[in-house]
Amino acid sequence: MIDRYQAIVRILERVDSTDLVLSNVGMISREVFTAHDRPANFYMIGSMGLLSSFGLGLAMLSPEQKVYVLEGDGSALMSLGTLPLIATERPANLVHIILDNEAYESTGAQPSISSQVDLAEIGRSAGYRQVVRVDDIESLEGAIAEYAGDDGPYLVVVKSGIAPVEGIGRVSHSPIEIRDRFESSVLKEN
Ligand SMILES: Cc1ncc(C[n+]2csc(CCOP(=O)(O)OP(=O)(O)O)c2C)c(N)n1
Repeated sequence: MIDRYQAIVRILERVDSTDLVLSNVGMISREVFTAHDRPANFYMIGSMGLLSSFGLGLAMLSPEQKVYVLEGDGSALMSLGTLPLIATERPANLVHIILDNEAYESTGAQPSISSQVDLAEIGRSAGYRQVVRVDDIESLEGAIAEYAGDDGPYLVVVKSGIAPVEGIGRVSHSPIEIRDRFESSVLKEN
């Protein structure tokens, strides 16, 4: 089991300055904000389940930028239909990371069904170009380092534990600030 906050720290260490990072509603966004706030981070507010389709659209809009989607298992399960859509559109610049703690941690850690559902297997049958499931931090680092930036869509399922970061703050930017500074980080084609 991987400590999710540590996973987020290690992933963000490997993100280039122009890469776009989208984070899920709830605790994942708070952890990304605390680990490394930057204008090219988009903290999703409110909309559970919609991060992966947002990431797909962005990856298609800006093919020269890597797009990292960091969502939870609950959100991924909520919008499973997006997986075959991503696989079919085949954005080479998309890295879809599911931080799978088998729970809805943000709302009280109620168990999800991902302990019985293999999200990596679903990604494989959906047709992602690369899929990996990691259980330890070294494998996670290797998986992120292996991604060349043009060989996605890449699905990384990170089996992680439930370990809330004590006293973690909320994202302090307003939704409009998040939108505006993120928008100026997107290198649209044309
Ligand atoms: C449509 C919708 N339903 C429910 C919620 C409430 N909600 C916010 S975060 C969350 C849990 C998300 O679970 P998961 O994606 O596994 O991430 P984790 O909380 O474990 O980081 C829930 C139920 C919401 N924001 N939107």
